[in-house]
Amino acid sequence: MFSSKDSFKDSFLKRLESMCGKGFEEATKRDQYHTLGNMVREYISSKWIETNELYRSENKKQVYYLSIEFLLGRLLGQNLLNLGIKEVVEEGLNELNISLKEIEECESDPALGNGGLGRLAACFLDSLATLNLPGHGYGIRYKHGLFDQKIVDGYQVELPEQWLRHGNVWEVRKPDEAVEISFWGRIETGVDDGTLSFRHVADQKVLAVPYDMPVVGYRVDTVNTLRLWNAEPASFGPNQDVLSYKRETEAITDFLYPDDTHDEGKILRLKQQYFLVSSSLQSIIKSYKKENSNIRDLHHYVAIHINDTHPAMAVPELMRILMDQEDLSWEDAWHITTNTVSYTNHTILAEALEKWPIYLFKPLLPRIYMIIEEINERFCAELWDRYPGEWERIEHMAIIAHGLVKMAHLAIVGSNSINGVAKIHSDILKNREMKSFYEVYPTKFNNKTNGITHRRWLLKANPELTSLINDTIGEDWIKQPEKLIDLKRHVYHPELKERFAQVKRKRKEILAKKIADKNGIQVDIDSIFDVQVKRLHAYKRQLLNVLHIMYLYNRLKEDANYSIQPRTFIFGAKASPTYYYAKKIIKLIHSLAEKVNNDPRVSQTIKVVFMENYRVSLAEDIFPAADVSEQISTASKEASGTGNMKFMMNGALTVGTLDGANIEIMEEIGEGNIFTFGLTAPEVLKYEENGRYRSMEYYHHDLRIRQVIDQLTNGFFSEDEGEFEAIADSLLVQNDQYFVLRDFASYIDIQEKVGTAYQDRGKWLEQALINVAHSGYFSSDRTIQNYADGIWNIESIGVKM
Ligand code: GL7
Repeated sequence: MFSSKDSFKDSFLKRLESMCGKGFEEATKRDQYHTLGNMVREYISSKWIETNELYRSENKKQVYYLSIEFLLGRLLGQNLLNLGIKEVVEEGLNELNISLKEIEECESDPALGNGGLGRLAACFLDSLATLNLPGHGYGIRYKHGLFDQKIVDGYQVELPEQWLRHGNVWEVRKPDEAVEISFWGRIETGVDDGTLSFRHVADQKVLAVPYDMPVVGYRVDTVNTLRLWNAEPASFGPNQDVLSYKRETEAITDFLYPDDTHDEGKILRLKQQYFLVSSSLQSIIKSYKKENSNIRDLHHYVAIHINDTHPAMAVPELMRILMDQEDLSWEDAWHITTNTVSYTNHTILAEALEKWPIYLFKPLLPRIYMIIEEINERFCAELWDRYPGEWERIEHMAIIAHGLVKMAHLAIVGSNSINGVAKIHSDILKNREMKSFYEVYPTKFNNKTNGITHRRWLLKANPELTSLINDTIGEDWIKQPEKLIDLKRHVYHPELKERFAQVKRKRKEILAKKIADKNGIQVDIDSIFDVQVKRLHAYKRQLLNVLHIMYLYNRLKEDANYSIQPRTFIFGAKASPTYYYAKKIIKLIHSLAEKVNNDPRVSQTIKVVFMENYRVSLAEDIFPAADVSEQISTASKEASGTGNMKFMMNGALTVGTLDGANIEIMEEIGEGNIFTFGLTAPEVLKYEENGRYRSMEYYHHDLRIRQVIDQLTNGFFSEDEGEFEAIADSLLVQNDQYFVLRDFASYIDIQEKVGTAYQDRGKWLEQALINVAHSGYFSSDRTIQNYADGIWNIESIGVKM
C-alpha cells in the first residue's frame, strides 16, 4: 500500500471509507489521521512479528529497559520517516489536497514523562531499534500523562492531559498476557520438603494488562516493543466492595506523577513502582522460559536495566520469583539477580534520592520487604567484615536505616553496573555522593554520557537543515551520526554559511508565527532568539536569566544611548503543581514580559515570550529556531542535560556553566565555540562544604543586583508587593542556595559577549555549523552502543525480511 503514491492514495481512500463510514468529503482531519495511522500500524505489523520470531529463534541475549517514564512525543511522523515512506505518503496526500503536517497535528502528544529522564528513555528505544539491538521498553500506560499547562493571568494552571481520549492507533492490547500483582496481606512461612516456603495470603490482587507499541528502527526491518502496563481489577469476590476495589486498582495507572527530580512520597507512587516491576519481571521470565529450560542461565539471556531508582524493586522482585517460584537458593538467586540487573543514576539532588518509610512499605509489600531486609542484613555483615567496628560507616551505607528503605542503596548493591549520565556526574558519584559504595564495588561504577536521537531532533524536527547537510556531505551521517564531523571541512564556505543562515531564518519565521498566533506578540526575526526550555527548577536557574533581562530593561530605560543587539528571550517550562517557588518564577516571567513588551522603546530591543505547555511537539518547533541555548544550572547540579545537545545539533550556540554534558560539548567543539561562565563544580562544592558564601554581600556590593532584587518587592511588577517575596527571600534570607547572585556578574559579562559575537555574522554562522558538525557524538546511537557493549553485553540481530 506504500509502494507508490497511486497505490497509497487508493488504499487510503478505501480505508477511510471503511474505517470511518464516511465519504472522503465528509471526513475530518482526525478521521484522516486515524486512517493513515492504522495503515501505518498494519504496515509495521509484519516486521514486528518477524522481529519477534527472529528474537525467539536466535535466542540471544535481550535487554529490558524498565522506566517509570517514556516521553515519546508524536509517533506518526517519526514512524513514516523511519519506515522510509514519508515521501510517498506526503505526495499522495498532497494530490488529495491534504497536508500531512495538519494530519500529524491531530495526534495527541503522549506525555508519559516529565522531562529529561523520560525523554532519554524514548531516545534510547529509537536507537535500540535502529541499531538492530534486541531491546524493549517496559513502562506504565498512564491514562493521563503530564498535565496540560494553561497560563491564566500569568499563573500556571494545570489541566488533566487526555492523550487516550481518541484512542491510540499504535497500541495493541494483549489480555492473554496479563499477569497478577499482589499487594497488602501477609506472608505465611512454612516448610516444604525441608526448605522454607513463603505464601502470600489475604492479599489484594491487581491485574496488569499489557498494551504493546511498536518501536520502529530507522530504515531497518527491526521493530522492537514498548510494553505499557494498565492496571485493572483482577476478579471480583462475593463479599467485596466492588466499586472501591475497582477504583483503587484503576487508580494505579491513572496519573503520571508530575514531579521532576523530587521524590513524591506517596503510597500510590510506591504501588506504581511495584506494579511496573512485578508485571515486567513476570512477563520477562515467562517469555524466557518459553525458549529456555534452565532458569539458572537467565543472566546469559536477559539484561534488566533500571532507569533511575523508581524500578529498583526489580532486585527483590527477581529474588522473590527465583526463590519462591523457581525454588532456587538465596545464593543462586542472588548470583543471577545481581548479574542481570544494572542501574543508571540520573541525579545527585538529595531530595530526589528515594527513601520509603518502612511503615508504608512493609504492609503494602510484605514479601518484598522481607527480602530487602535479608539483602540488607547480608550486605551489612559483609561491610562488618570489611570495616570491623566502623558502625557509622555501615549505618550510613545500609539499605534500611532510621525507619527508611533507601532505594539507591538497594539498586547499587543489587546490580552489576551503576552508571552516571555525563563524565562530571559519574565522577561526582564515584568521588562524593556514592564514594563509600565505590570503595566497596570499584568495578561496578562507570559513565555513559547521555545522547539524543538525531532522527527526531534533526531529521524530523529540522528537515531544512537535514537537506542542507545532505547536500553538503551526503547522507552517510544519518546512519553514522559521527560522520556529521565531515561538515567541519565546509564551515568556512560562504555558500554553506549563507544557506545555513537561510535555514535558520526560515525556522525563526515559523516559530515567530507560532508566537504571534499563540501569544499575540510580534517578534523580530533579526533579533537573537535566546531560548531556555526545560522544567522549571531552582537549580536550573531560570531566575538568573530573568534577572539578566531585568538588568537589561533597567539599562535600556536609564540610558538612551545604550544599544545592544536586539534579543527575543523565549521560555518554556512546566512547574510541578505543588512547587510554590517554581510557579512564582513562571508568574515573574509573565510580569516581566508584560513590562518589557509594552514599553514602546525597550520593546524595540528586547522582548520576552513564555510559550505555554512546553512538550515534545513544541520542542520540535523551538530547537531549530534557536540562536542561543541557555544551559545555566548551578555547576554540579544538572547531571547531564539533553536539551543542550538538541540545541547544539540545530546550530545554536550555548551559554552555559561547566555543568553536566555542557563540559563534554565544550570538549568536542572547543572553548572558542561556547560561552561559559560562573562557578565551576569544585567551587560550588567547596562553598557548600565551608559555608562561606554570603549572598547578602553581593546584594550590598553590586548596584545592579540591588536594583533588580529591590524591584521584586517594591511594587515595580505588581501592586501586590508580596507577590515575589518568596523569590527575593530565596536569594537573600535563605542565602541563595543555587548561587544566582554569585554568578550574576559573570553571566552579564558573557551575555554581553554573546551580543557582540552575534554581530560578526560570518563568524557566528561558522560557530553554529561547528556545533552541528560535532553533535554526532551526542547521538543516542553512540550512547546505546556504549550500554550494549559495556553493560548489557548484547549484540545486534539483523532482521532480514
Ligand atoms: C535527569 C537529570 O536532571 C538530567 O540532567 C539528565 O539529563 C536526565 C537524563 O539523564 O535525567 N534526572 C532526573 O531525575 N530528571 C532528569 O531529567 C528528571
